[in-house]
Amino acid sequence: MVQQEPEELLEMSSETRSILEEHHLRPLWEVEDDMGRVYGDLEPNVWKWEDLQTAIDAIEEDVPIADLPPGFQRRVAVPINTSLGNAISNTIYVGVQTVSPGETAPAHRHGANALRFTIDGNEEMKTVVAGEEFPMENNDLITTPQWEWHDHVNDSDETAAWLDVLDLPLVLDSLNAKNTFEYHELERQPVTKTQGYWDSQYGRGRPAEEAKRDDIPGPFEGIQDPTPPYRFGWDEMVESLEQRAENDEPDPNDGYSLSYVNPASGKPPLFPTMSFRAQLLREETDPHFHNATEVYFVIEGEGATHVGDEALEWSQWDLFVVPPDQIHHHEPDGEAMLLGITDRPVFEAFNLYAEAEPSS
Ligand code: 1HN
Repeated sequence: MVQQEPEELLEMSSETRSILEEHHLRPLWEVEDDMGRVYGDLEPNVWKWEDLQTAIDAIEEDVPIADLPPGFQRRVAVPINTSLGNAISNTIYVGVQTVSPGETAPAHRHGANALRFTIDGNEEMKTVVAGEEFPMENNDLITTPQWEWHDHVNDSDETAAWLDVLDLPLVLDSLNAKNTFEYHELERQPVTKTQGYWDSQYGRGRPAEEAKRDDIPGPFEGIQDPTPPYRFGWDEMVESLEQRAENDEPDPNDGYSLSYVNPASGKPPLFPTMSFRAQLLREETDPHFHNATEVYFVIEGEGATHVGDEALEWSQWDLFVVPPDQIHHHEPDGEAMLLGITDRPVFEAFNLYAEAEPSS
């Protein structure tokens, strides 16, 4: 639909207007101007790691997790799009979280899907998900599927930092699903599984009887292949990317690119609401545009992503967002690796996804 500026109000007689008002009604030709205006148009913003680091250091110094008010109880610097008030996009939320040595980010669960991508981690920094301790080593990607208990425990002597990605604006703003959050009675949930348990049941083998996950409140009954708690180790992922580069042609828009699979289905998307790609770029990509939003995290290297007539310059650990419908392409300076995050699965689920090349 073509966006139009609201025109001058069509004259209705004041009697007609007051009849409508009295009955909590509005005429469509006035209502339609208010549709599609809850969110402003996303801006192609970039956050430099240097600035993110300054911010996470400052809040770490200032605010112990234990002093945070009731709520999510996480110490996070949250990139805010200049067109929005609470997130980098109207579907995807990202944040940079720290946990200091000895600290715990307390256990809770919620209806939003989440994942961690480790920026500065180590073996003794653990995110505990659904009873298992997952070590957070650099560039590991670890899922926290909706409804699973999770807490983060730093038993090391170094501050750990990572990227959080959640479908929070979709859940809390668009769907307004507010009663989907619960604290655990304990600060740390009991560790009930041995390390490697979730991988052992989904990575290579599957229990003969369908795994029942009836300890969680979400409507999993009948839902196909809910994403399990899972750690994608970076060593294996980078090996897969290198194999791809060695053997296959690059995707014109994404370079050598692999989507993280939902281990339960063996296919992307990782979550019903968000898909994730590891991308190895060796050359400039072709421009295209689509109505899904993309958020990128720079795993390694430097370069620029051209969005419309803006160039977003990036280097390691920067974050940036490519708004819907804007023509964009990547221009790495040498070799670079990106984590690509998209809300495309939501568009696809509703038969709304569209993608095209610019007409030259
Ligand atoms: C959450 O659960 C975490 O578990 C981080 O680390 C950020 C932002 C909003 C809602 C829940 C976490 C979050 C969050």
